[in-house]
Amino acid sequence: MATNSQFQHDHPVITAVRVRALSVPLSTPLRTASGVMTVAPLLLFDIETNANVRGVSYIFTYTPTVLAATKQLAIDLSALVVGQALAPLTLLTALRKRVKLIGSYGLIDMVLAGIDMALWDAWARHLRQPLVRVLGGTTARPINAYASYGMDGVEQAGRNVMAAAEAGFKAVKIKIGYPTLKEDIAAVRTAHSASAGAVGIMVDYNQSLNVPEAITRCKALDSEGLLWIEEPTDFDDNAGHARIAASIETPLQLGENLYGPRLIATSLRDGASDLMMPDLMKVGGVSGWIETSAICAAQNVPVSNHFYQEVSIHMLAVTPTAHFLEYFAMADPILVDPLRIVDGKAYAPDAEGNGMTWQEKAINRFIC
Ligand code: SMN
Ligand code: MG
Repeated sequence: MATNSQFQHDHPVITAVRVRALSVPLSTPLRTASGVMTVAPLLLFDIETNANVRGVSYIFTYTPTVLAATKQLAIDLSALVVGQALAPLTLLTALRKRVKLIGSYGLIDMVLAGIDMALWDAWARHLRQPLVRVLGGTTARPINAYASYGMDGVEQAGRNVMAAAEAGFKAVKIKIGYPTLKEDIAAVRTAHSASAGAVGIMVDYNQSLNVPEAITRCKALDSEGLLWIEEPTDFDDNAGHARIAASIETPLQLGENLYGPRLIATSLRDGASDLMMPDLMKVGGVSGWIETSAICAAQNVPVSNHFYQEVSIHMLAVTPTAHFLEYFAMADPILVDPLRIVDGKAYAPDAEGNGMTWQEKAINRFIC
């Protein structure tokens, strides 16, 4: 172990950051009303320190088209933390100052979040505690999980719900936005009947509707007993979403595309959504989630996650208004011990840091 003299202010020092780009196959193509994904383009961060601990994280770049550019951006921005004391909040504050003039929404924010998540992982591992415990929570808090599926057709929606119910999930999200409202309603009713109403159903439009069409379709779905309707129109159309929210009783869900806590706060201020589901990559990593959690708790807004279930479970366990964990196991093929769901609930793992350990052999197969 390094002696104190090698630490800066009792913090280990970051000695290197490794960035790897992967193309991880998805078990089935992920169809949304706004596009189809067949692989998960991932960027892996490994932050080494002089305290014999390493922090790890991954981010999802949605399309392989930006993977190489994002990798280079990650290499260049990560270089700025080498030689610095391992203090996540301090480092991210400094990094955000460095990108103030260019503005960070987009790829820069995505990379900063990957660095942030790996820094927090390294810090928790240095303290030899699970991340949830470093943040003041426990691994005992159960978080309700939902199985997240794509836009797989009306009949498959029923089969997806049956599979999820057999796996113990008490809620399932299906994606809709079919060519006709009739198909949307058929998918919802097939999903409900597949579990005889024993499983809660959420739907996700993935920003596919204009506001008038969204109002028409959401009003028609309002009596279908949905847990929420997600992103009916453009993620950043707060006025449009506010009009849709005002026209229905079913809760509206937003958040996965909002960069940083401030856009979360602005969306809520504008009445755009009843619920929030921050995406750790877009909201600013662990540091961004901490601020978002406080904003939502102050307004009693239920909080779920988007993706990144391995780190999100720690964050939800310390989120006062935690609602649901989205279960979408995109990184499972490269993890030694993927997150498990027990009787429809998830728990932060009792392992150091975020609990993720890479399967290096699998990574080598998917490196690109
Ligand atoms: C989603 C978005 C992008 C890719 C896959 C899934 C979806 C979700 O919006 O909520 O998971
Ligand atoms: Mg969504």
